[in-house]
Amino acid sequence: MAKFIERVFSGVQPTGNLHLGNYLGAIVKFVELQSTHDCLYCVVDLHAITVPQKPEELRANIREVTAAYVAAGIDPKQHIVFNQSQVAEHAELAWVFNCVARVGWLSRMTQFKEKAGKDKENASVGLYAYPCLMAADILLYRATHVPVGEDQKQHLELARDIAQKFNLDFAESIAAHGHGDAFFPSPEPLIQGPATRVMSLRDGSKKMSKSDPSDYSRINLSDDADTIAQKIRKAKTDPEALPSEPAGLAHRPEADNLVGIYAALNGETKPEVLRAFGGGNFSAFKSALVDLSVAKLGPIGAEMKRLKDDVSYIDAVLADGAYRAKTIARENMAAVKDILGFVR
Ligand code: AQP
Repeated sequence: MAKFIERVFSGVQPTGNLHLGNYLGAIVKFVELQSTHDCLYCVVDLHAITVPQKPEELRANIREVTAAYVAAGIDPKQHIVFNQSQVAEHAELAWVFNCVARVGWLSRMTQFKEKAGKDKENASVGLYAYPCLMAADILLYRATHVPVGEDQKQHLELARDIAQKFNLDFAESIAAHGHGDAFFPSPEPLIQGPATRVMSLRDGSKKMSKSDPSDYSRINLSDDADTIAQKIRKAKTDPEALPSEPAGLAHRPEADNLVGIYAALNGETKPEVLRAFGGGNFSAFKSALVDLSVAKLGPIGAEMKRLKDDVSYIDAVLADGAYRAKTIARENMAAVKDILGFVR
C-alpha cells in the first residue's frame, strides 16, 4: 500500500456566530494537533456561499474565523491558515470529484436534507455538491487526518469513498505516473472527546448551531462574561439532581450536554465531572460551569475581537497562508491532471 506523509486538514465556515460547538468540536483539536502534525486550517468561504450570504458580512466573517483560529492558539507561522477562495485548485478538484462521486451517494447526505428542508427544488446546486468540495479541500493536500465534530462524519466517509473510487478508476494511470497503488489517502476523521456534538442550550435534541435563530441556544466565542453567565443560567435542565454515574444521564439530553461541555472545557471525562458534582443540584453546577466557561472562553473572545479589527494583520496571515497552501495544491493538481489525461 502507498505510504502518505501524515498531514492534518480542517476548516470552519465563515457563516457568523462562531460558537462553543465549533470551538470544542473542532478548534480545540486543531490547536492540539499542531504539536504532532503539519496542519492546514482553512476558512472555507466557498462553502459559505452554498446558502445566501451578504458580501460585507461574509468578508467580516472570514476575518473573524481567522481571528478565532489565532486567538485560540493556532500558530499561522508554523502551520498554514488561509481562506479557500484564494486557492483556486479547491474548486478545480471539486469539479473532478463531481465527476467521480455518484448522485446516489450525495442523495444520502443527511446535512443536505436538513439544510435544504422541504424546499429541495430551490436549494443551490452548490449545497447539494458541498461534500465533493469538502473532499477536494482535504484531498487537495493529500491530508491523512481531519479533526471535525460528529456532524461531519458522513461527509468524511464520502471523502474516503471518493478517494478510493478515484484510486480504483485511475489505478493504471496512477501507477504509470509513479504514484504506486494509490494517489489519494483515505483521510481519517478525528472525532473524540466528551463534546463531539455540543447541543443547543435551549433544546438538548438539537445541535448547537450558528444559524439557530435563538442566540440563547449557543455560547458565541464573542460573548462577554455577563452574556455567557446569563445563557448558562437560562440553559434548559430537568428537575432531578445530577447523577453520580454517566448511565444516569441517559434520556436527559440537556444534563448530558452541560456535563459534556464542562468535561471538555476542563480537560476531564464525564465520569470525572459526575464524581465531583453528582447528587448536587443544577444551580451549583451551573455556577461552576459559568466560572469555567468565562475563564476559558473570555480571553479567547477578547483576543479574537482585538485581532479581528487588525484587518491588515489578518489579511496578511491569509495571504501568506494561501501562498503556502497553493504551493502544495498546485503540485497535487498537476499530478491529478496528468493522471486524468489532461494536456497541460
Ligand atoms: N454543535 C457542534 N458540536 C460539535 N462540533 C460542531 N461543529 C459544528 N457544530 C458543532 C464542528 O465545527 C466545525 C466547523 O463547522 P462549520 O462551520 O463548517 O459548519 P457547521 O457544522 O454547519 O456549523 P454550524 O454551526 O452548525 O452551522 P449551521 O448553523 O450553518 O449549520 C466542524 O468540524 C463541525 O463538525
